[in-house]
Amino acid sequence: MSLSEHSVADAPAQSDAAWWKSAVVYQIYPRSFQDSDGDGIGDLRGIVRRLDHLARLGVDVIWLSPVYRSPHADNGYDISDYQEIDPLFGTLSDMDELLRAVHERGMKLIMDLVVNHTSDQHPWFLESRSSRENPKRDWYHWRQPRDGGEPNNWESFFSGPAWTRDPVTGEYYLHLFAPQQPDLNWDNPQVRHAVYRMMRWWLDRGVDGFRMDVINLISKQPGLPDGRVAPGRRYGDGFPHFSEGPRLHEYLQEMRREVFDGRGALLTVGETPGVTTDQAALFSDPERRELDMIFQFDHVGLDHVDGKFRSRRLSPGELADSFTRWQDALAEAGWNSLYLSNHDQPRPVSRFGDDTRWWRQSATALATVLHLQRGTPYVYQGEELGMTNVPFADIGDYRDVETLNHYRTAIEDGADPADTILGIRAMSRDHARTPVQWDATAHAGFTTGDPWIATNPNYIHLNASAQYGDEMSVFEHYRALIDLRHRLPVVAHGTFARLDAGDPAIFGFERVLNADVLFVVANLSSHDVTPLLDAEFVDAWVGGEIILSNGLSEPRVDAPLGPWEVKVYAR
Ligand code: ISL
Repeated sequence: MSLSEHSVADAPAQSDAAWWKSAVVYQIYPRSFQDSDGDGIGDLRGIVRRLDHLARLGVDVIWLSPVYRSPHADNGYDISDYQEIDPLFGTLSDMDELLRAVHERGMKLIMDLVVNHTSDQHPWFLESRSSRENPKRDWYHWRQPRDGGEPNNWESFFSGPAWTRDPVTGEYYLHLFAPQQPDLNWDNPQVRHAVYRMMRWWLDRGVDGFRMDVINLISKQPGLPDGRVAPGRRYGDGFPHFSEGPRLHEYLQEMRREVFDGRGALLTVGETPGVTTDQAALFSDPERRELDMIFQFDHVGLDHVDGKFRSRRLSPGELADSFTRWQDALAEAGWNSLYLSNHDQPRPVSRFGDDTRWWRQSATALATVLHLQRGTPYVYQGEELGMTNVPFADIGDYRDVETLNHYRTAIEDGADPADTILGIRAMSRDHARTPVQWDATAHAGFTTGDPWIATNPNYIHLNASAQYGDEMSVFEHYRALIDLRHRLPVVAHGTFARLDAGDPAIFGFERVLNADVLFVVANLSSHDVTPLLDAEFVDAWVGGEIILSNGLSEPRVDAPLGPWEVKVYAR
């Protein structure tokens, strides 16, 4: 291969600060990763036991979903003590042990930072609710009733109003998520500095950065104005008023100064639902000193029709078009996080691929077009095995607060139960939360007890131990992709350019870094397609080497592609 390996000298002057451009992050949802004590819930010691899986896969960073003390109204995204580990997951010394074991393997670990809201059991909120005069009253958003009801017309992300009346004082408090997740008032400097102190405490303990939950919601429009009510709707659209508020970027720059300045190789990634490409550049342009990168939501909203629970299959090309828009928009300033799934999303092979006939091919094709874009890829636990959506048939199988609230309010509003379940079966967050499928023993090797949520029955054949060492497996394909990013600077640093291949089902793109060029061509559909490429382009690739593929791989770049076939050429 003429492509230079380790030609770091060719890469754009890469300061240490941008080490994450050639890194791959793996997300662990601790509840469902590995149980060590038989209570049916994953825990920190379980993670330590499985670190060799991650080392084998080759990932650089672990993002740990919340393990802090929590009443678990939203599986840990409702935190009652930021400086304690929930007993379900272990102890602070288990956490220290995990950090040690991660670092020993040359990996890093970032924590989930959930500071748009706390739990309603957090001491800050308990104080705040206790009286109108309490010094912490202003740490949350309290308002008088309006006409005897909610202070404004915003809807919670988890159904129902975004306000709950507290009997202690008769006032309402704001919660953009569940009532057990009251929103902090970031305009109060004491709140911000308490958060920064807590963050420094974790960094001092050895964590390597943070994934910041709904960080674009921390600054709200003063006055909390009503949202516009669409015809036929009960609630107003508060989104324009509670996202991208006027002081958001000021707060992130302050956080950067107060928490991160002067520290070593860290990673910060913001979760920013609804973010536009222009806003994304503001967050992640290094000159602005805010965040390293953000999660955008464009491609995971494409299939929402009327809210997420009325969804549709994408047509060929929609996914590639969305990825291309983001590649182009952040080409000059800013940096993309690349992901197909996380703990809030259905399984990508079921959602975007074909999890029956073309399961292996579609899981590997989707992974390839994701990992070889410009940006930092994130792998969500089980995705590297091609785990699929779970065929739950009954509402009693589901555990997620969003799913259960949606079902309850839909039925109260007169919806047909069977129809409601269909919507949930396509999109519930629980698809991502069934236990990781390690092997073919009981409960997929996840627990010796009863798992908190049922295991997908396909674990018998779809599991990690069946895939290790099998060159054709989804796992080994992910491993190869991660290895490419580490070996070839063009993967991390090259430019991106999409090529028109005559059919929307084909996603073809080139990556270029000096003399090194990659060409990725994928058929993202379940039928055969032949790429139509310029004769000149085809000629230029004669003799190019196929460095990765998932099929029989005809050498010509314009050879017909089978369903979900992908090829990666280098020259
Ligand atoms: O999954 C969603 C509902 O369809 C998203 O809107 C999600 O709620 C949003 O992306 C924010 O997610 C984050 O914050 C939530 C938590 O429930 C999610 O798990 C977390 O990823 C509240 O903390």
